[in-house]
Amino acid sequence: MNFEFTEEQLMIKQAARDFAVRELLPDVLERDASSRFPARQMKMLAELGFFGMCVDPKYDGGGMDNISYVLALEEFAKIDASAAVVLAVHNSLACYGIEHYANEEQKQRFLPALARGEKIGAFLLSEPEAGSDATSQKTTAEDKGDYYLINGTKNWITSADNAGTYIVIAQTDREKKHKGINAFILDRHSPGISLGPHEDKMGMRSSDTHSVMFTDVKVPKENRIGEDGFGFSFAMKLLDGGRIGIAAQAIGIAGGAFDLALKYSKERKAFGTEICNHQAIAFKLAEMAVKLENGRNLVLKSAWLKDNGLPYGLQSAMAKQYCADSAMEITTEAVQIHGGYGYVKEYHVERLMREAKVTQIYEGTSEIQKIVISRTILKD
Ligand code: COS
Repeated sequence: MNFEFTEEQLMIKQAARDFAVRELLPDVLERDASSRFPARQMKMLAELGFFGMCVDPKYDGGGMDNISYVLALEEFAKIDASAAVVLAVHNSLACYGIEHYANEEQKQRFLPALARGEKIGAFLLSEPEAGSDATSQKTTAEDKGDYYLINGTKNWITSADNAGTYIVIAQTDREKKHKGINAFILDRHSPGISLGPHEDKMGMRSSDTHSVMFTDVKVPKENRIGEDGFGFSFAMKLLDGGRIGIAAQAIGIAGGAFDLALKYSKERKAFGTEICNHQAIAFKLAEMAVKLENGRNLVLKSAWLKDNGLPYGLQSAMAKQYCADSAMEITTEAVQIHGGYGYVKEYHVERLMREAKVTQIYEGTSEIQKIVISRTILKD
């Protein structure tokens, strides 16, 4: 067993760290306040190769492993979780989904622009009445011979406005239940697509989230991914991997808050000494550090399993649940260690606490992860 990173992995982590400090940190508070998308930074990240990180170089990707990917996501999330979620959905869901499940013609058509970051990818599964219960799709994709007609509404879509390519999940044959669901690759500007207002969210405020409405949107049959009825299984497979990215993001948020709390505790004095010398604070820091180490190890093990072609669904659910719940606890304690200063924006920890919350909700709530974990261990 080798716990050492390669030189390349460390270089990518450092490059992500440097970029986050230099380009994301300076306006992160302003973008959080105004819900402004980091458009300039996304363009730079595309040029640096962070958009097609794990995509095969023959489709213009970086050909990196998943360990490098999660290390980079963690570094971005320490500073700006909104930027990290755009990259996570783009890499783990859009790029991975097309590279591993689309046919060669679809890959040639859609993947290089995504891998080069000229287009951002979005994944459209959730609906107003289908979040955790993902089989209850109400959006329909009616088979019209050589095309499908899509009608319905998707909810909580990350990058809905800034994306260029959508992967849309919809129900073709209701009688077949989840076996009648399909997945399609669509241009975001296809006629009949409209967006709801920008969601005014608690955190991740500079990633754009919208509802997306489909009214008689025509999709050529050649844009369907896989065989007829593959859509639900496709979505579940993608989420198994997507959850590794969200777990990395959660541990990044937690790590960012921990670093700030550690630094503050060594500077702030109370009762005649730095507050880290009080056991009440030192023990909090110790508990936070243990959770961070556990969470990181779960993320890295899931990424390693994926890199080595081994099953990773159980570990990715464990990583997602543990890292998200720990991120909420760690960021809450980071605010507590900062006292009154933790409650104001300029110290960043209140933002990190708001950002942590959604990691317990999106790409499968913590409760859904426990369903996945318990079903798997009961089956084995
Ligand atoms: N990989 C591949 N296929 C999977 C799978 C996985 N990880 N998990 C489930 N499936 C398949 C099952 O094998 C089954 O297909 P068959 O009937 O052909 O065997 C089908 O999907 C339905 O599975 P199941 O009966 O377990 O479905 P349930 O409705 O009980 O729910 C959960 C499954 C709860 C795990 C699923 O709905 C889920 O993950 N929900 C959360 C969705 C989510 O993350 N939403 C947020 C989206 S933000 S992008």
